[in-house]
Amino acid sequence: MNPGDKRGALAAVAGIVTGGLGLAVSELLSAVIAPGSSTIFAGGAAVVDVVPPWLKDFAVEWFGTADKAVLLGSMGVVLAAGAALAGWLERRRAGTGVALLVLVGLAGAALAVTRPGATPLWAAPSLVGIGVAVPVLRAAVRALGTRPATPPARDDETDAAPGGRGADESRDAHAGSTTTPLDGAVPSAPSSAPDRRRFLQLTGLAAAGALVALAASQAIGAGGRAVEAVRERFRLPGAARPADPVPAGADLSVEGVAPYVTPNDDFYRIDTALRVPEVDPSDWSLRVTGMVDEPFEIGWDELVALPMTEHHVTLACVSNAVGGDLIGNALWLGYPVRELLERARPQAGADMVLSRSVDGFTAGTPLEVLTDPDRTSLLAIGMNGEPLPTRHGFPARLVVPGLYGYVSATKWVTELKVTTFDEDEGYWTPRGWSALGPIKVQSRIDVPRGFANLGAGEVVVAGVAWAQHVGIESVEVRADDGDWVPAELAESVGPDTWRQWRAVLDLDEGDHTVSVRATNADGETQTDAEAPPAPDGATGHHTVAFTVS
Ligand SMILES: Nc1nc2c(c(=O)[nH]1)N[C@H]1C(S)=C(S)[C@@H](COP(=O)(O)O)O[C@H]1N2
Ligand SMILES: [Mo]
Repeated sequence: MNPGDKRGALAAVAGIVTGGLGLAVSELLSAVIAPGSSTIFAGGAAVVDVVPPWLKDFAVEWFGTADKAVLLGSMGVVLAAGAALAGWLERRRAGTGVALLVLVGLAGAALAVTRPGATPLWAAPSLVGIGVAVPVLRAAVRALGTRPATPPARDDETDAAPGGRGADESRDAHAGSTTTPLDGAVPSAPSSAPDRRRFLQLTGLAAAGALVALAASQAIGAGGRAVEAVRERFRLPGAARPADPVPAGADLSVEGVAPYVTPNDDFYRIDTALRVPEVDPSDWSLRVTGMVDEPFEIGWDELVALPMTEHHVTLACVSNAVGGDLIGNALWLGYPVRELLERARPQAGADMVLSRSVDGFTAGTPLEVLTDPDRTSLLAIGMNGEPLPTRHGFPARLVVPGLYGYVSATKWVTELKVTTFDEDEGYWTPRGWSALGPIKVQSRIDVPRGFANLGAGEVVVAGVAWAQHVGIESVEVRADDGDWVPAELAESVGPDTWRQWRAVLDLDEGDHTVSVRATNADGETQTDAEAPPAPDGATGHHTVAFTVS
């Protein structure tokens, strides 16, 4: 490696360290101002918003709930590469690397102030971060020794030439044997000598500063813990209308099958939030607005004093692939959305409720679904006997039986706008998903697991089936290319939740596949036609292959 390459590499390192410092300062400030105002999260949220549906599907399918970590990791790689480039550029030509950093900072600031709920102050983390990073990068690169001043015209030539080396080589040749051939320097030109100590001090200090800023931002991030503490202190009110009791027979107790009620810690989580919104109930309110005669706003204390309804509902994500696990069942406690809407008195012509989260997510739900007296749609505050976990929408979210989450289950909800499908659309609709999202009848095999090796004898096949708000009528299984045979169904708790099923098959030694299909209470049998999740939910039979020996 010649000295020029080496110092180019050192400049790139300086870029990474100072870029890291800038981002860490931004994290620190955002911990004070608002979590969403950091450069990384404003940028990441913008990426999430522009990601095409196929890429989102791909991310969910491959990384599941780790898709956010993957996104942040990829952003880290891109930012580090950009920062390295900035350092390298800055050394080649003073001002260019700095310009790149400033550009990233300005972009971060612009993205932050345009986040939902942002104030102009949200620009500060990115701007201050850049304000700190820029002088450090300049000083560090200067400590590497400036490139000799060459006439600007020549420098431009060198940069512009596709095979720009030629110019350098000719300069080298021209320079002849000189005493300080710093990466092909013209010796007669004024240049500063490298100052290794100063470079190490600067980059060392910058790295240490970045770590301190990060540690401090973590400590301050305790804001989230403060909300968690409020949540833990909160005592859920009792239910004025309790849920129907769950009969013992609702759970067949087959090992490996999803339990009837999904524990909160195992409940799938899907949302666009890179950071879980931390909403203090004392700052929370829900506004009912739009095409209503009596718009109103309801605060936390008023809400929790209302008579609460309890209801089991199985929530499902439209992105769930056949056989997937983006589905869970919980006992929700909340106030009926129907009664909130009645109080606001929707006007004629309205056909949709656009619910909005603190983080800007929206869902469009048919008004008639929410006002249906036979459907228990809740503004939920409790999940399985606890206040909503923060990641599941604390302090309040919507739960609507029968619709996929993306068109109904808004977490951290703060507004219900009565409107029309002509006028408004939910977050996912312009991104390639259907405006309407009724849940399709589906079933899943939980045991045996795919590619299991089972002992000879009777084989227990079991799983869950769902057709929320319609209900499951029957489930059938089929081994290999045999006939469909009925499975035993767990006792029904109601049409709004999934049902376990179980079948015992007598199978010979060898390789087998088993498929499942469900029929809903309207007599509609699950299609075997395979469809991907987009635009309105996957179809097809879940099939599992295994060996009996
Ligand atoms: N604020 C907000 N609410 C949201 C979403 C979101 O991205 N942001 N995603 C929806 C989707 S797509 C689903 S499937 C459900 C998932 O709810 P859960 O994470 O509690 O399982 O939340 C819904 N509510
Ligand atoms: Mo979803």
